[in-house]
Amino acid sequence: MTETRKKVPLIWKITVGFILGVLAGALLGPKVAVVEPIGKIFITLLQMLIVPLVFSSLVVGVASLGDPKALGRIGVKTVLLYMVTTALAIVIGLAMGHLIQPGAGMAIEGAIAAEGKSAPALKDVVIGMFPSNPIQSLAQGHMLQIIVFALFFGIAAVLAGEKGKPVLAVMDAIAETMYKVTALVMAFAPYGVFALIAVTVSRYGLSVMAPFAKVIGAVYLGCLLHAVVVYSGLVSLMTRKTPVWFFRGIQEASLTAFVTRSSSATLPVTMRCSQDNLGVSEKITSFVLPLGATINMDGTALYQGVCALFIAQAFGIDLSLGAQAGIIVTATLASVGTAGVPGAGLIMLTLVVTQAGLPMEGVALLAGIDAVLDMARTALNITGDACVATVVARTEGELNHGA
Ligand code: DAS
Repeated sequence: MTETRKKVPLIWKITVGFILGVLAGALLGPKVAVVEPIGKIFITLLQMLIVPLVFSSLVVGVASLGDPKALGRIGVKTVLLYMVTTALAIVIGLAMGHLIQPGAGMAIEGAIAAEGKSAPALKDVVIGMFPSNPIQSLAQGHMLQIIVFALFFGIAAVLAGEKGKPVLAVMDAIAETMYKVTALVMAFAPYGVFALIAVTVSRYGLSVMAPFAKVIGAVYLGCLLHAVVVYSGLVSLMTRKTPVWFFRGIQEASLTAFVTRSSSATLPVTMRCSQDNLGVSEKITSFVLPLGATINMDGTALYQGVCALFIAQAFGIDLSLGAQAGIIVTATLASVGTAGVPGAGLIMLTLVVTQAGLPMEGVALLAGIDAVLDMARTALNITGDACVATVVARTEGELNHGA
């Protein structure tokens, strides 16, 4: 009689890997560098999935929407929800900066005005979304161009009638296969998570983080507050499910984002959790989540709100209400332009700092602990994507599990 061994849920294995990794990093220190390749391979395997999975599932998703009107309706809802949650995130970030005063008392002298990255002109961002060579866009993983091409290709495949059916059948088969490849890669997750968090903990011990404990606390507390208030509120108000149901359903992706610090690399996991655990249809996940991983970064926006105030306080600069309102606009734009890769938010912080007339030295000050801040903001970024996907699915009658 073959005993049917109960399968241990993957999230438990990942959590054990995470805990053991923290202990190994804290106790063994630099010696854990030996496992760094395992972490790098895990992130690379996740990145391997992105382009074929996103393109094939988006073509199938768009085609199954049927009429372009539905696509327009879903698109407007999605972008609106993304912008509102991002603006709320910045307000929470600024509030945490005022409340905790992370930079107060540092009194750093001799700062000069920032000469940081200039804001990408909105028209350039819009023009840059359209691919001149879709094969190159796919090869380079230019997510916005891939999304635009997939939208056109999916709609055209439907308009092609009988001739388009084989194309959609192939895309559907590729999408299904890529979901299975995602599951294969995720079987490796406990080991990858162990390696990633062990190396991070060994690199960012208490000695490095102590002077910045308040800014780290402000960002982590802000992210928690945003998730508990904004995402719980949206799930409770817009679906018949509880926040616990949502956070439990997305935890695997949130933890993957936390250790990989990459929304893009986590995207296949976010899509898998949203479909398998939250019951969001492929039609919705294939459009809302790739878009979110590219333009929706609530954690990054919140982090920029906190850090702008940290820098102002550290250098003894008073930020007027007007300057703080400017930060809300700039940080929203900056978060749209932030790539879903490790450390991208720090680069975009120079944009926010420049616009607010704050010294660039403040960004350099934060670079040393950026990995620790990036973990929290990336986890919030993808959790926000999944929350909007769940709400949009509910309003479109595309949320299974009777949610
Ligand atoms: N690490 C980025 C991401 O993948 C976010 C950031 O750097 O702010 O979402």
